[in-house]
Amino acid sequence: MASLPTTFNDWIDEYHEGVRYGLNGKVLIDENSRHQRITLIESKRYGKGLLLDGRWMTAEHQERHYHECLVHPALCSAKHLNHILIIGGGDGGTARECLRHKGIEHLAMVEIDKRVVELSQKYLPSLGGDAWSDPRLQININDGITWVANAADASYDVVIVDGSDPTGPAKGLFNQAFFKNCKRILRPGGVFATQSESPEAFRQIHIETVQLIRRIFEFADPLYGSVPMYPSGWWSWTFASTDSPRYKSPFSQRVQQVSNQCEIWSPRWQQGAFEAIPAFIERELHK
Ligand code: SPD
Repeated sequence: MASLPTTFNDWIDEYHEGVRYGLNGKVLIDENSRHQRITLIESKRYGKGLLLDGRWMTAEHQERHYHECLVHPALCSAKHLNHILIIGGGDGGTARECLRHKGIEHLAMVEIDKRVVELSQKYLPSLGGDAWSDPRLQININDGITWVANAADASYDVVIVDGSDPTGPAKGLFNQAFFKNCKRILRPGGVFATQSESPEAFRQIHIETVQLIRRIFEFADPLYGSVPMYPSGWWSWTFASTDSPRYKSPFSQRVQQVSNQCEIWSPRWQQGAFEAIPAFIERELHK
């Protein structure tokens, strides 16, 4: 991010490979935490928003495009929902969508940056909503990579990775050792989910991430949708499991609990989104 706008009419942009992705608005907070630069903005179009190290993370009136698609394919299809793990997700949006599932007993969120949680609670309260006071949520300010490395075998029914792009603190969320640990800590019938970048703006990272997850898990598939504020607006999430591609078959009872309140996700949307694999990505994945 180049400059710091102070009036409501300035542009706040993420710069990525010669393209900028911006919102008209003003900067509310811009500080450096122990881990990264944290910027809170207020935009005309999408309300308040969050950038980490100059990259768009979320905004009040667009976050559902991202969080619903990351959470519900996994939560609607895992065999059990007793113990759920979120790596990252400090803005609270992923936790909020998870906790709409009544079957969850315990949800552990492991966020490396305490300031992301504090500033999100203060400036983006609708993201976490009731999740912040839900007794099922346990917030751990810790390194997610270390957390999965130390977790016991078969200890979670769902593992969700809601991290940033693979630079800075999120770099280690895209490698073999991390994915292997995520598989190891999943219970039988469990589902793994991660944001897997843009097939356009982060094409090579996206392809390599899906290929790597496919080498580790017996079943893995990318899902494609749009998050208009992210680079290219075209985004992906990848789901994986060990017993079957169960993430493609949501349980109808769980769907009924959440689908009426969703803006984007539905079983029908999901079915199409798994099929909407771009031809060039499909060719790469089959090489
Ligand atoms: N390029 C942005 C990728 C960000 C993915 N995580 C966003 C955090 C929202 N909870």
